[in-house]
Amino acid sequence: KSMTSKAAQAAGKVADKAEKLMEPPVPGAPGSEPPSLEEPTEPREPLPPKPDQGAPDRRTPTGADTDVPAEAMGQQGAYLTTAQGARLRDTDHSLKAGPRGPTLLQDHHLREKVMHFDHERIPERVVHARGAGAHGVFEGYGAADDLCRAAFLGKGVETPVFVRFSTVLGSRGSADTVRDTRGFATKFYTAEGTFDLVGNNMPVFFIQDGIKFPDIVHAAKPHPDREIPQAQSAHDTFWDFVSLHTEAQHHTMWNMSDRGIPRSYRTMEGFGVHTFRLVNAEGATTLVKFHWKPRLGVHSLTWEEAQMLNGIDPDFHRRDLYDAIEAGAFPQWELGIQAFPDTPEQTFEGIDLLDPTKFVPEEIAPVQPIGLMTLNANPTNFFAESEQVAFHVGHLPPGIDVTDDPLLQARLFSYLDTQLNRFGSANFGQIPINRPHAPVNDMLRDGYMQQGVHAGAAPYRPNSLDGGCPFHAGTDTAFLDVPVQVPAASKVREAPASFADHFSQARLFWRSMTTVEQEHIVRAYTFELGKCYEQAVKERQLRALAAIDADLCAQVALGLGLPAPAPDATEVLDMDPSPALSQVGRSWPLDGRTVGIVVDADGDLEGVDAARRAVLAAGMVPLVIAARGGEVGGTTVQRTFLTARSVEYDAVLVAGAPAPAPDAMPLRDAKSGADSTGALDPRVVLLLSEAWRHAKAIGAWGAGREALGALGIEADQPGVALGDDVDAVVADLFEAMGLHRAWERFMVEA
Ligand code: HDE
Repeated sequence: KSMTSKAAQAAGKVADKAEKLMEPPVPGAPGSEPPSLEEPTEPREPLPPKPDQGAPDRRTPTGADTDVPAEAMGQQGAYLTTAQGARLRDTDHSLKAGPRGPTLLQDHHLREKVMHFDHERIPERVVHARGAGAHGVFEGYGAADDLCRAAFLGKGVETPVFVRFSTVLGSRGSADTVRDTRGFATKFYTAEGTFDLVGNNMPVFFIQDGIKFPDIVHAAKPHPDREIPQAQSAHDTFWDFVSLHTEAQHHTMWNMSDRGIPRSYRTMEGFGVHTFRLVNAEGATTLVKFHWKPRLGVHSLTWEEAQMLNGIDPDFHRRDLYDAIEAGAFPQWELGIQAFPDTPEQTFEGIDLLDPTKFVPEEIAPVQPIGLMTLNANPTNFFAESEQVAFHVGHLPPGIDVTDDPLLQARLFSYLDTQLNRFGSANFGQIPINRPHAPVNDMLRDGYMQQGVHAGAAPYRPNSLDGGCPFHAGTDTAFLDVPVQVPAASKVREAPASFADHFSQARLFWRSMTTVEQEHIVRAYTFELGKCYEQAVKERQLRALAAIDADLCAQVALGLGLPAPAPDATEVLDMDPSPALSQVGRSWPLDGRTVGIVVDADGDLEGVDAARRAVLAAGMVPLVIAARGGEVGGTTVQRTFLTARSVEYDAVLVAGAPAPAPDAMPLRDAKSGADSTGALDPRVVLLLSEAWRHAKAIGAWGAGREALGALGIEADQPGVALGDDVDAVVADLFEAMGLHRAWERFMVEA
């Protein structure tokens, strides 16, 4: 019966259409006038849409401009359906000729389900495959109004953003805390078009010209025969390349520093790397470098922590970002710019602004804050958002333009190209996470997986049939290419002479580090080169280090057991150090950090409650650790001695002296085989000794204090908070945590 009425409805629609087509033209409507050869100069009424044509779908990740019911977008409702919406009775058994018989080819549900599953993966990103994203909002300060006409930088203007952080080298399933550069890519959904700031957590890059990108990536990726090692640079091909291609030495130095192993995405700086060009309302231009400054400060892991985490919690950074946002500890960064006059030389204080292996120290060009970004929502679906987000350095709103940096120029080509490989379609921009929030009125049509149902008859210009639309916008609202003078020159495959300086800034970076940070750099080089097999590679890299700094070279050579080469004749500038590059010596907010609290039934459990509340009040996460799960004196246990490792905590509080469990395996002395179990549970000893070694804040009161005393941890030592009053201990602990590490402990060790 229903079929009959549907058929009748359809017939009715066809009749309606036919009637409309037979109507006489409305006076003034297109088609009612004699056709003109002239291009229309003002919008006219376009042809009315056909009854079955809708406007292009404008759903956005935030639901703006949506006319599609939310239910249509995801898995909703009580009953399972096919992809076509037919309800299903059974998805657990394929259709067979009898319960033990063969499966029937006609099982269209099985076919659809398995076909879709077979196609669930898209190619991972060739670089930056491993990452995690979050939604947020950017608020302009209005501080860049004189320099830039982009409306989203205006005072109080709020713009939705999506940020994806990533490692560079590893596959999608690789560990988070490897030594590597981190990507820091931000999509600003501005009212004037999307702006993608696709940056890194280091301000310089390995190469000066994009044509070398396949070389550096091939060298850094796993060896082609064994596909080893995963997600790291500690292997021959990487060091072979960077020791021969010395412009990579500066970036490599950043990788070997603590910046290569961030504590959290939330504690990374971000850099646009290239110099960009801002344009103001009058058309005047300024060269700028973009910076993201984390409110929580720059903070790194130790190398041992990073290595342990790769096994214990390979999702450490992803989890940290997700948990912090869920807990309401929204990470924030200020966007800042270093501004330089747009002179024909495009240099600042002798630094070539078009050379992406160079940065400009903040001491000579302060970073001026121009807005604040807050990440306040996790993705609903990892694949739909973090995986499918597609950045492109050419996504620029009016007011922001590119420069001739040869690395940036190559990127302008690469990012669209790579999306075609990932999505197999030029329509990737229509995926919800990639849709602009500005109205789109392009003339791009058709293609694989077209989502828009475009109305109109004339996706071309000039036209008269769509009333001449779309028109070119006026100079006041359109993106205008800056008419930069290009010097008369011959076509050459050459770099400017200034690009030949490969070592001065690596030396500047090394000399800006504190002793303890230098020690970490030495160990990192020694570790990585120690993983290489080829002697010639190690020796050549030592020669590069000798050009950077003789002392650095000597220390690494010592560790490798090789003679330190004498510096060669390469002329290297002694630039003033930049103390702003160091992580040591400043205090930062503690939001979203984790404090482990070791408890014991005989300890001060009231004190534990007070400590927990203080940690929560400080915007941090307290995790109670005990011998077994369940409760200890009414306090819920979140971690046991079996599941807890120090790397999860930024600080450890000890509120008791848990003795080894009666059923615990005795610890055997390696040499004598004797039972060497002490008074304290050996797993707590391990937890504390690791926390100590990683220079983390450690606090204790009451019985916990005695437990620490037995391990030689005393009140006068750096980063140690001991006392009788729990409030005072916690306050001291927080102060020590603000410094990120008890740095002196490293030096005591060294
Ligand atoms: Fe990328 N880069 N890149 N890159 N890059 C990609 O684009 C490329 C460079 C950066 O979270 C790819 O969508 C070339 C510098 C980030 O989705 C690809 C060159 C900087 C991300 C690509 C560079 C970056 C990418 C891989 C040299 C820091 C992750 C998948 C000319 C300023 C974005 C993709 C995300 C991703 C090419 C150099 C940052 C292949 C050819 C310099 C943060 O298009």
